Amino acid sequence: MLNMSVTRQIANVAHLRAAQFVAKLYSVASVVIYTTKICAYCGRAKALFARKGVAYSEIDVSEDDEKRLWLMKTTGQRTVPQIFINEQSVGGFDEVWALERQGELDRLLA
Ligand SMILES: N[C@@H](CCC(=O)N[C@@H](CS)C(=O)NCC(=O)O)C(=O)O
Repeated sequence: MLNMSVTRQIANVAHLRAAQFVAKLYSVASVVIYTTKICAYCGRAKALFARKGVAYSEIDVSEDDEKRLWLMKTTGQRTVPQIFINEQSVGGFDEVWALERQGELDRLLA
């Protein structure tokens, strides 16, 4: 039988896997943005992907301490947004914006 910590770990990564699964069906990159409700940088990140016409999944961790803890452990960052492309952590808005300016974001999304 699975113990609770393994069960929780599976639940925490399930949305990343689900997003990747659906993205593969449509041959696009999966983009998952972890946000909180009051967060200017989250708005900027979402606007960037929307402007580029890139679909993303948003996971609001405002009221989910466990998921937030998992996010901190996984990314090593305590701020939101945290953005994953194809299940890889790519950082927050500043990092994604830097990738965009360098022309690297489109390569990751291809
Ligand atoms: N450099 C980060 C800044 C993100 C940031 O400051 N986010 C705020 C919310 S909008 C936050 O998480 N603050 C909580 C904290 O600093 O602990 C980025 O570009 O994503």
